[in-house]
Amino acid sequence: MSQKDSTWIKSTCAYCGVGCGIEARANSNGTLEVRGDKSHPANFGRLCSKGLALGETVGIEGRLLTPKIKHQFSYQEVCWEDAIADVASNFNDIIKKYGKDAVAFYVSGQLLTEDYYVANKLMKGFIGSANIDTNSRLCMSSSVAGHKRAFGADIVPGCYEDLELADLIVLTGSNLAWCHPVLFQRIREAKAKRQCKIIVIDPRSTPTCDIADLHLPIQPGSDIALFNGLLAYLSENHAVDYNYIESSTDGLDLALASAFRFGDIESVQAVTGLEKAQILAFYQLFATTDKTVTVYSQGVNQSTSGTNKVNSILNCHLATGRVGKPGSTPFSVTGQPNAMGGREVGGLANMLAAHMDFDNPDHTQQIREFWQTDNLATSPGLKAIDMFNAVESGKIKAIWVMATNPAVSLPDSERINTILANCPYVVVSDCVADTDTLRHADVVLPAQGWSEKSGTVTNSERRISRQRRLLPSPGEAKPDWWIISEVAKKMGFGNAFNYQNEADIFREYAQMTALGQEKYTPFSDVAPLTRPLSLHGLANLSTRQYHHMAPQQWPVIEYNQSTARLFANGEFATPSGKAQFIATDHRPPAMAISERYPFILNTGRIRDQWHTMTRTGLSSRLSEHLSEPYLDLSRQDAKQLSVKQGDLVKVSSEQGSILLRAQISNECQQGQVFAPFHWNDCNTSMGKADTLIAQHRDPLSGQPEFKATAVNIEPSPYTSEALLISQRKDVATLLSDQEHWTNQRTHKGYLLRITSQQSPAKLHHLLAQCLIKDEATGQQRINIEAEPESRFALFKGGLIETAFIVSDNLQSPIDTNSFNEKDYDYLYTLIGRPLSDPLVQALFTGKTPPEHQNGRLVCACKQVGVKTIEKAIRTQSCCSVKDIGKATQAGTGCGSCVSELQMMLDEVRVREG
Ligand SMILES: Nc1nc2c(c(=O)[nH]1)N[C@H]1C(S)=C(S)[C@@H](COP(=O)(O)OP(=O)(O)OC[C@H]3O[C@@H](n4cnc5c(=O)[nH]c(N)nc54)[C@H](O)[C@@H]3O)O[C@H]1N2
Ligand SMILES: Nc1nc2c(c(=O)[nH]1)N[C@H]1C(S)=C(S)[C@@H](COP(=O)(O)OP(=O)(O)OC[C@H]3O[C@@H](n4cnc5c(=O)[nH]c(N)nc54)[C@H](O)[C@@H]3O)O[C@H]1N2
Ligand code: SF4
Ligand SMILES: [Mo]
Repeated sequence: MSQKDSTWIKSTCAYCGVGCGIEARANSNGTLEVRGDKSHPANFGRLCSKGLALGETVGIEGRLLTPKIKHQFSYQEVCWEDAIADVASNFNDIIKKYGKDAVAFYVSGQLLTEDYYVANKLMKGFIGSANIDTNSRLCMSSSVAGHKRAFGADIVPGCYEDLELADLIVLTGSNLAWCHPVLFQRIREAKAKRQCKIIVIDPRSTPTCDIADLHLPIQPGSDIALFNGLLAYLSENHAVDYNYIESSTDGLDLALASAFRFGDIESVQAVTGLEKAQILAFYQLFATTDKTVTVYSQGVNQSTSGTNKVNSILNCHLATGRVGKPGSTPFSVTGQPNAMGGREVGGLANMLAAHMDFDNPDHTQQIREFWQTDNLATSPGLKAIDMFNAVESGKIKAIWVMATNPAVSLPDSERINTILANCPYVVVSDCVADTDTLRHADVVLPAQGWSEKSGTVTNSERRISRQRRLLPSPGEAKPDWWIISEVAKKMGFGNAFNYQNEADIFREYAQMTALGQEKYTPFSDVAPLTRPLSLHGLANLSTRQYHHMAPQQWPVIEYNQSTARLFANGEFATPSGKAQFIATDHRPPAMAISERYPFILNTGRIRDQWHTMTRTGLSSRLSEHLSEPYLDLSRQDAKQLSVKQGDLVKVSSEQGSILLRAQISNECQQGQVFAPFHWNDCNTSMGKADTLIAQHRDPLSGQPEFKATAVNIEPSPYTSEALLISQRKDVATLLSDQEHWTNQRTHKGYLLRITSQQSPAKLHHLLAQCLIKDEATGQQRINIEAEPESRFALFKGGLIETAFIVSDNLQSPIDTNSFNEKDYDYLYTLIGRPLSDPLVQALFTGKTPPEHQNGRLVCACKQVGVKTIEKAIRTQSCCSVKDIGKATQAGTGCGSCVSELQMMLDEVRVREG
């Protein structure tokens, strides 16, 4: 069989918690072809822009290839044996000297279940400390706490099909269109078929609102008031299920007392800022629609009242008996590909593996026997922020960070950088060579990444899918479970970590879920109730069966038998078997709005980037949709601040300040602004949103308040600006501290946008000089120092290696009002072209050939830009998104840009009357 004929291998997407199935095959030229898996129940063949671009992110560029140890100020490559010995001996020494709680692991929902299981087993079972926490603390911990309080276990009762069966879908605190795009597509298609109603609750007007029948732009943090009001309304209007409440729940009276204390419409109006008619429309629809699904995510979880927000939603579903029934359930959608798997194997500091608890002596005894250890941790460890604060105070002296980038993603990130810099011993396992966190590592360990590693992940609907190895791993990269097990063996825990492969680990974990539940006989659609998380049916699977395992939803009582829904019969995992109502009260976010910091900053995600961009940032397609760190603000605020589209603004909070491009739109309400948190010190000089965020967190879950920070905004004028393309990634390192820059991946190289307080002529000289100084002499170059734009190009072997344009005003490439955008997109494609090329000529004449006037990419799949679309709308009279698709192909790939195409259509219509 030739390479070209290699068969399609089934696996799971690397990114979000939808957990889409993919099929991939390696081509003889080393590339990876990826398509949606039509047989996977999460997506039935659909993929979003990020999933479709997976093949573009698996190259060797930027990969971490060998273990390294820091000596003084530089790193030395070492063999695995030395790296592992270093970690094991340093951990052992610190434990011996300062006790077991002086070490910690900070892990991630991007580890596979097998990696996660082994990390947890080592820390809690053998080191004997529970100081292992995960970035899921920042992500899902309020939902975990809310589920446990209401249902007795951390369980999502529903499944994706419910989104297609529902007559009403309430999307709250979720930008599903951009963050769970395939679920959004499934809902959009279902809506077209069955006309279900959709309500979006979000202070921002997001692309998700595109399918909404009603958008409730609530004040940040006011969800509890809204849902308490709903509970009161349901009760007053006898829209509750009395039988269900009686037989299946406890605690309604207290919850209602809270709700009524504050639940009249006027109070709800005052706190949420909504109009009475909007509130009533929502309440009436909820009351009268039996098949209602409420989907919620970070707008709910990432709050100082996150857990109570979750319970205020669950209360309304319990009151109406709508839990785990077809088309009728609350639905917490998870963020990371394996956020769920981590929760299952005890990745959070306050839980044990397999949903067992520290305070249950039966559980702890069973685990001791199962793992054959007498050193099991006896009480919960430190939650993420407390963990880093304990590093700061010196209580923790060694931390091992795996598959997460806390120097970017934790609140008050500058402080986290200082904490890591001062920590006596930092180990980081990652698959890329440079991240903000890696810069603080004493030991750097190269992990296999997506496409190389093999194991399982659990998605938002409890579905366990295999991630399979698709490509050989580069350099010395090893699976995370292997790295952890080798360290464990070297620390002296050999017998417990003698795994041959990932299947060994999975079997052990599946057996663990059955502990104390052996008496449950297999039955088809009713789950065991003490700990519904049971993988009985997978506890003895062969390695061959493991490798061929089809996606299945836990509990799995028999091999290949999925459970789609839980709790439908009204029996819960609490000791009484009844679900609990929880009394909740509205509390405003912890920030202090003042004259000094008058705006509310909301942070979150954009469509085509994943978190700190270590992988999506490698794809030029994904980097062109929104290419710079930006601040979205309302027209009114922009006017008052005298800020124009594309201006730089300084955003400051009590914690620090950053520079962002102003993006003026109708998304945010007056007084509120939004910034994505993806950019970091590796790709911009001053644009890391978490610099601004305080450490305020939910007292129950420990989840930080990422969605509400008091900030100030002021224009940050500059006198010159440059767009620079280069084959080289490190041009930014040649700049002085005086210049502000962002660096973006583009075709064959990088695009830097640089602003400066120097005059255009000075900036031009500065750039030209550092490029020439750094280059071998005798290189061909062209230098045009003209007004208003000066240009420069450096050739290598007759082909463009670096080129730039300097001016006092280059319009923003992220301009959404981009119909006026200047024609710089040809710059993206200049690298590697000879002098004779018409595009290179365009650099010097300043006139772009019309075929290169595409504009900012809107459709990442088909690479269609804003100008091409606008032209089609105007000249080919496109009246619908479908028409645009026919004319330009935009929107005909994954569909993630459909909302934006609709917005463009509307905008042109408004403009042209
Ligand atoms: N493209 C992309 N997709 C992703 C990710 C990514 O990095 N990029 N990350 C994945 C991960 S790990 C996660 S956790 C998920 C997150 O998925 P989401 O939770 O959908 O994403 P966010 O953008 O963080 O925030 C959701 C919305 O909450 C709103 N919000 C803010 N404050 C409030 C409030 O007080 N009340 C309500 N009701 N809403 C509020 C925000 O305006 C925002 O639109 O996305 C996953 N999918
Ligand atoms: N302001 C603000 N901050 C936020 C949020 C927000 O909404 N606003 N959201 C929070 C949420 S919900 C989340 S989930 C976090 C996410 O934040 P992080 O977890 O910090 O973000 P990632 O970029 O996903 O980091 C993953 C790292 O692991 C590496 N990696 C990838 N695969 C592997 C692997 O298999 N093995 C190893 N060892 N390494 C690997 C990647 O290269 C990358 O460096 O951010 C949180 N921070
Ligand atoms: S929705 Fe997109 S990012 Fe999420 S799993 Fe599916 S393809 Fe991947
Ligand atoms: Mo997340």
